[in-house]
Amino acid sequence: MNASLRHSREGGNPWTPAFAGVTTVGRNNALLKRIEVLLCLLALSVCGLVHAEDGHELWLRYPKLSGELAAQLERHAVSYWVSGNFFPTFMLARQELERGVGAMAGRPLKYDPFSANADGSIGLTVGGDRGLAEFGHSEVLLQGDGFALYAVTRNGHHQLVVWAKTHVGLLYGTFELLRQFQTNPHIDQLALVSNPATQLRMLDHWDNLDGKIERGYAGRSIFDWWRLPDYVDPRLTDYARANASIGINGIVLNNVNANARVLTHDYLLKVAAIAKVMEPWGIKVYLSARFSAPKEIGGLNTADPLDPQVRKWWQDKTDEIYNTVLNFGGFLVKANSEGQPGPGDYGRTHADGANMLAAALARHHGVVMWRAFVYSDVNPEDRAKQAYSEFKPLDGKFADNVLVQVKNGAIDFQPREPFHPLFGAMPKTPLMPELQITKEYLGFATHLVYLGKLFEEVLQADTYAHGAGSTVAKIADGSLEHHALTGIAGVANIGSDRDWSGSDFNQANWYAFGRLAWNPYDSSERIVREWLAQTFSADPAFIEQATQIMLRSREAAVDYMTPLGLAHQMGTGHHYGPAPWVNDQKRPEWNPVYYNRADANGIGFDRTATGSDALAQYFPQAAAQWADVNTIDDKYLLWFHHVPWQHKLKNGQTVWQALIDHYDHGVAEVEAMQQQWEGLQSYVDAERHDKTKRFLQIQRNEAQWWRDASIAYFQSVSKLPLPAGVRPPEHDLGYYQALRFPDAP
Ligand code: BDP
Repeated sequence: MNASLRHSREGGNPWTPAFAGVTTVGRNNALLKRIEVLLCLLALSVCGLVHAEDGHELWLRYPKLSGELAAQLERHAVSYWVSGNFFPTFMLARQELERGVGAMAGRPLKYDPFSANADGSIGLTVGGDRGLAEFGHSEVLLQGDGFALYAVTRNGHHQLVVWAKTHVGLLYGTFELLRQFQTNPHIDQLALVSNPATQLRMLDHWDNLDGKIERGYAGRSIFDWWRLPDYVDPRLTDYARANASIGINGIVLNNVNANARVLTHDYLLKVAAIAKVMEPWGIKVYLSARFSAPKEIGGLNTADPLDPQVRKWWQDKTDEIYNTVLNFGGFLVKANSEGQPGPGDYGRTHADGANMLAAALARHHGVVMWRAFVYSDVNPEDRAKQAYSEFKPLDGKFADNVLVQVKNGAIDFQPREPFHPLFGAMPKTPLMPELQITKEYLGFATHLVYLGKLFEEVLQADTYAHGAGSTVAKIADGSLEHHALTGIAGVANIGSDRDWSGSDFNQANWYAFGRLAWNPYDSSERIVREWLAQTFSADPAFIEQATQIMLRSREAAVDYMTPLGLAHQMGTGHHYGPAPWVNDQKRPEWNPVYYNRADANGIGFDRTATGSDALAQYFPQAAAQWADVNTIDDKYLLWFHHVPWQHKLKNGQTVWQALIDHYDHGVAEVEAMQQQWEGLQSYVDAERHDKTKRFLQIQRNEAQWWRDASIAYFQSVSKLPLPAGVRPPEHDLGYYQALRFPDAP
């Protein structure tokens, strides 16, 4: 058991794993020990050092079960047996099973090698092609780190079996069994086979070597480069465990705006120390590589990817990494984007750059994740079109071990964007969707916005690349274009805060990302229910209400921030709060006015044939649903069309009325969320209930600010009166324009 988790748990799992070497103490000794522990706890809580429920344990709290779930656990988790060998990952699966069942049952789970012939035992079994055949389930097909969970009858005895072909698969299956005990009242009918849909399920940390996190709202980096490798924070084990519990199997340690220093030998030793912690949990580490590293730390005078010396430098460097770092996975690269160096500096293409690194990694079976997030200040083309224009012609030119990482939308992680036109447009290249878990454009840490809804919308979006049903999910899992190399990335929201993510509800976004990376066809609602049951309470009344709060939260944010297809209306630089008026940035596409194009005549960005024609980058059937201003779904209207203020929507409202209506609705939704949360007090511990309540109040105030500032600005350009009954903004436009946030994270 890990020290920092133990410290945070109130009435946590008191059971030590059997194999960890328990010593038997005499009765008196035991009594004395207990008194000692109680006194210690008392002293700690008096000093305020016991963090009862501060969110640190995430969804891995394993509260004691009650009612039918508890009775079921009693019947089905009497003891366990194992079949496999004692590799570290296998031992972790055993440890998790003992820890989880021990805590939920309030008694230890016995390890009994002979219980394979007893009722109520759990079998952990790994390897072997026969698998479940001896239980009559020979048809089960496992892939990679997939697993099977079955309720079986063996020699007349009822048991549960977790079966996998790999140790990591067994660990995943064990975590799933523990989830099932908390959420499924019909364990006796368990028959579940689960295979990962994508190969690389990746968290991208935008963490800098000085401990600061770009777009991080949960404290400092959990990677303490300064004290590594001599001191390895035990929290890294908790972090690895949390990732493994949701199937995440890769982490990029450093910011895409990379510092070349991370590739120096001293830093590689630090990377190695992190990798060692991650390895038994099935997690590979990756690094963001700065393209100009051969110049900055290699003493060369060029980083031209076709220069033999440069190629040799990367080959040597890559070999050195693999000699130093256990379980290294490869490189993530941001090149020729927002001032980063890249192959374009030498007149070479993105494919030239990616392939050079791919060649260096090939002999180690490593991969390159090359980002398609590019746009340039000297390119007058609509920013939404630039990535497609640059990457589509390169389809078929990338080496086999390159994935092109594509943000979900063509601009930048907005509250809502149509899917990126590159999805479906590069059939010969594995594309890796990139989602943002940290809420850069969605109110930072304090707004409750469940991103599962956003992720699901993107994954279910139909590109029509091969007719109807060509969803982004099918591109992510490789099934549409028959790619074996597949992946999906999420920009992490994790930091040093006790709750890891800046708020209890932000943990749900990390969780949903992991679950959807494993299965991009999963439902965001199912995931929410599962998360709530583990994180707060399995009481159906609680889950019902809290699910509603979470499911409405994303649309609420779209409404109070950027309704009707507006985008990028956030404050300059920090992206916090409304600033639709900003027009003084040196690059046109850094100005919110570039996106809203509001003037006396109307509002919206014309991306049809009469405008930038970004529409033409989509497949005809996809484009057709957005081309007509009268039939387009309102939620994308101003993304694709510039319309007069008096333009009538399908519901009869003018755009001007509808805009205001959406802002009002967004604020009202947050108020409704506040009320619902208030009603859930009896289900949630005081600490977490109160924190969420306060955060919701911040969100309520900021939703109001978004509404008021946006209406004040758009009214200043439309010159239209507010519709009857609409409350005017609290302050005049000048007030909102004068607000400054020099210390925003
Ligand atoms: C934007 C962020 C910026 C990142 C960039 C990227 O504002 O900090 O560096 O994306 O993804 O969302 O490279």
